[in-house]
Amino acid sequence: MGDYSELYQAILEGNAKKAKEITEAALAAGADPSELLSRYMIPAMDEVGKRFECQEYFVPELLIAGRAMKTALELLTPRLAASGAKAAGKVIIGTVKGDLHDIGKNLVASMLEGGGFQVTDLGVDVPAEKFVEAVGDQEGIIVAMSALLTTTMVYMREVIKALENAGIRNRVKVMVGGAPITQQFADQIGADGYSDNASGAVTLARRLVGLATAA
Ligand code: B1M
Repeated sequence: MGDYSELYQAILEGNAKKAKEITEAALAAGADPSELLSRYMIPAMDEVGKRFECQEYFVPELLIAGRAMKTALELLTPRLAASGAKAAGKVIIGTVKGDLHDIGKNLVASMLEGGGFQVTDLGVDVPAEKFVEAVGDQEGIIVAMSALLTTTMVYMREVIKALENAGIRNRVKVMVGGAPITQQFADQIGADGYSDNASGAVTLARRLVGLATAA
């Protein structure tokens, strides 16, 4: 694959127009969408995070970099997601209450759709009641939660408690993810599974609904 470090730079600078143009040109030239994501786009967001931590960047820079990332990602997700897999099950996904980060969650949702899952996306800042309500009387659903903040990840436990209190915990599988989440944390809160990336989330979801992992 060619060198698309300009894509990294465009996202880092929050230049959505440039990020879109480079991504379009890269795809037209046959670049691999998952490589664009892993070699340039996610590292750019990591660098944005680092600059924010050392106060070189502030919230406006996070916002515009996030927009540039989303613009480029919209071009990639149809290709990342396209697998033609048969319906595999239902997933209810959301970023938990208090948390507005949705880039990773959206990527996971698109990849799950591509993996054959019927996905209901509850959006961001989702309270426990909304997850419970969305499950309703359905069986065999996966409840998928994302969190990017150490202050909001703890809310995942509240969602699991709410599912228990509603008497529906045994009817659903719970999977969690997001930058601060670990397998240990997932185990502590009683989740059924954890993945640290979007394609791993599809493999995990297939395992949770009892399907073979190779799709
Ligand atoms: Co914020 N932010 N942010 N932010 N932001 C982080 C997360 C931070 C790590 C930056 C830093 O300090 N280095 C830091 C959190 C620190 C902490 O909690 N320890 C932080 C902070 C502090 C904040 C604010 C508090 C800043 C402020 O206002 N003072 C504020 C909080 C707002 C809120 O949510 N209430 C805030 C706001 C924002 C923006 C809104 C400006 C913007 C988000 C835009 C948007 O999402 N629409 C933003 C951004 C862009 C970031 C960084 C720079 C990038 C996040 C991102 O999109 N990554 C981020 C730093 C970083 O992560 N490096 C940062 C790319 C994305 C593809 O990765 O989401 O990790 P990620 O998803 C991955 C995996 O985690 C996994 O798969 C994805 C693909 O591989 N995954 C799952 C995710 N969900 C999954 C679910 C699964 C399975 C896998 O199963 C269900």
